[in-house]
Amino acid sequence: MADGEARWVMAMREALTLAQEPDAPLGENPRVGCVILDRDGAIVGRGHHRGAGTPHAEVVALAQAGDAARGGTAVVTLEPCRHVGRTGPCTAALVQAGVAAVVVGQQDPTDEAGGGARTLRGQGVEVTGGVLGPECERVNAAWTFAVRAGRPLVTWKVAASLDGRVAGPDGGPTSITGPAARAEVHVLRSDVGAIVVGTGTVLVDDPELTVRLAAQGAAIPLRVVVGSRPLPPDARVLDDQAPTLVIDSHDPVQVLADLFDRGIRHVLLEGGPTLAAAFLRAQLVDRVEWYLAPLLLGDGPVALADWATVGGAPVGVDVEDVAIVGEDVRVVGRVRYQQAGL
Ligand code: AOF
Ligand code: ZN
Repeated sequence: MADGEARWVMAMREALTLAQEPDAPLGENPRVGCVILDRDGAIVGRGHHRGAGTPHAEVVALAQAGDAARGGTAVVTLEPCRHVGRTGPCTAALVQAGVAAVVVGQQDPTDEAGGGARTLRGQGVEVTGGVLGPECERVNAAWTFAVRAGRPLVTWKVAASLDGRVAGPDGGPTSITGPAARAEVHVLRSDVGAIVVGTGTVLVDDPELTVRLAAQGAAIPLRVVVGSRPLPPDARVLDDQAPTLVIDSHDPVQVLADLFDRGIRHVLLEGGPTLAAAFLRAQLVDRVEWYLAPLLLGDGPVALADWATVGGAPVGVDVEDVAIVGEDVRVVGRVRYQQAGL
């Protein structure tokens, strides 16, 4: 069946492209693509999921394929669901359409929808899993993490000078990184469900926290301000460019629980030093995107305020990528919390 397998991989690549169409939001639901092959291996249906409440990828693709799906193969980036949620189950739709085989990329990690492969096998459908599995999982990396952890993935973005300052001597807004790094942050923002700052950042920096370079149709991230100090009514974060949520809490656990309940699966922590320290102390920073500007400010606040190490040990970062962005350096890594005494 080498021929069949090569065809499956090609179809899965196409399903992966469909899953990442710009109108597929990075929200409560995963991004999923599906391709239907007829008995002879020709593509007769394509579909992708466009977010919570809309039809699943399989249903869209099956509708396009019509009768040609009978005896054919469904190639789908995520294991078909077996639950009745807002839609579904896709397992039933596939069986009803007479599909003989299903090729799956990533297993569905949720309790409710997962297990569709077994359901399909029980109905006589031949199921093959793990085709381009890592690629399929990467499309939904934050979502996969979040459903397993029961809270959103947290990425901390920092822009600091070579001597570790995140603002000038007066603490006020200072342009630390250059235009290329600043443009990149907008791309980073378009990849998350929420951008979180503390009231202190709003009072000092008055950021707008919008995505100015988002792809057409991409979802706008929620702006979240954490803290209890009142905000000036003319704060830019309160304009009508994007929705804003004020959470009157200093507890990162509570903030993330609230955001998870609202369907947010990836949070970008953008400031400032007090909020970042609180999230790190709670071991709730998972990734860091750190822009290092070739600049010595000499004075001014550092990236973390009131910092106390986690359990008496320093926190490490497993570096995954380093790049030069304009005149700055970007380091991306995964945060590693060590045990005390290690
Ligand atoms: C699929 N195909 O295209 C997607 C799936 O209640 P719903 O409709 O919002 O279902 C969402 C859950 O279904 C989601 O958490 C995930 O487990 C699965 N997503 N499954 O068969 C799809 N988007
Ligand atoms: Zn489904």
